[in-house]
Amino acid sequence: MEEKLRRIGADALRELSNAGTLEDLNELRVKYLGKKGELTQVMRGMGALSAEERPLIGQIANEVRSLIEKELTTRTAALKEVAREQRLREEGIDVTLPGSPLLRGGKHPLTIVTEEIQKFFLGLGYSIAEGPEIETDYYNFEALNLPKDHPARDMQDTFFISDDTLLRTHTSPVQVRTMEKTVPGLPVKVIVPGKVYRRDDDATHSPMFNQVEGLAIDRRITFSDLKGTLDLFMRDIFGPKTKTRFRPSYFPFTEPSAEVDISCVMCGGKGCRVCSHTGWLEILGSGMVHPRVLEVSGYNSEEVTGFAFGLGVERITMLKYGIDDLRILFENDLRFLQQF
Ligand code: 2NL
Repeated sequence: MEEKLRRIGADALRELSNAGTLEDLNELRVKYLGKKGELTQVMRGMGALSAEERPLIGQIANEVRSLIEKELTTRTAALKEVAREQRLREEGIDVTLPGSPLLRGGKHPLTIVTEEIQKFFLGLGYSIAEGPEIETDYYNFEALNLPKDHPARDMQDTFFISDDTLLRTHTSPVQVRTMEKTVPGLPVKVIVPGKVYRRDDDATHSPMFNQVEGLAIDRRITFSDLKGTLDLFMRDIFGPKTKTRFRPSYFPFTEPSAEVDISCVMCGGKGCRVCSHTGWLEILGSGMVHPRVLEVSGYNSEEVTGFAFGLGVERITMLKYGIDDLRILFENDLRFLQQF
């Protein structure tokens, strides 16, 4: 019986090494290891053996079986690899070719500038606040000293959703909400970035644009705090040589109000096309918070004062990078975006 087992093993290994296809291998598996296979048959006959012979023959049978199984596995893997290589050749796939490159994303210039502004003010101890783009008439106008019949409402042609709801025309409603939450009377230092909406559409105005507003309220905040803060801010964004100029202006929510100009980023103040030969560029609006705005949101205007300012991120970005048409910021043209 031992001899028979060894012969089956030798036959099987020889036939396996000659097998050329996966089908051949499967046939051999059935032939030797299957229910009616040769090895299986012999192992069934072991019942007739004596008790002394059985362990030895059993051991040999197991050895032969595992030898055949091991060879089957090896040959199957080898033939599968041959088949795979042939398929790749037929399909013309070369797995050693480099893959198509993944383009790396980058930040939009408006995001770069917004983050730079936020970083500057975080350094001065300000917090960053955000709020809803759909607002009520109260937060967008009424609380900011712009009653229903106020002519200054025309300064910002508004997208109304209903009589009382609208797309915010500035981010000031978020400062109003911040003041409401901060009473009674604690200081506020907050920066509010976000999208705002006005009925405007030309080379320098888009119906949606990004604004950053700032608000500082505390005891004894003065106009010199406003000047110092914005002067430092402008030098941070446009470089240390930048000069600022404060001109009287009007906003319904500040008194007094000031427009802030910087020395021209192109010519440094000598006069050029960009600054219409004035040497100055209009950059942001600012002022001391109107006492009525403080009172409406629960502050005692006899105890605290504050300053506020607002700027358009698109305008700052265009001046900083020398972009001459606002619309290119919204077209998502990679030839433009990849330059940042
Ligand atoms: C501009 C001018 C400005 C403000 C915004 C403000 C907000 C509160 C109270 C008082 Cl809650 N003022 N914001 C003040 C002055 C100017 O924006 O030209 N923006 C693009």
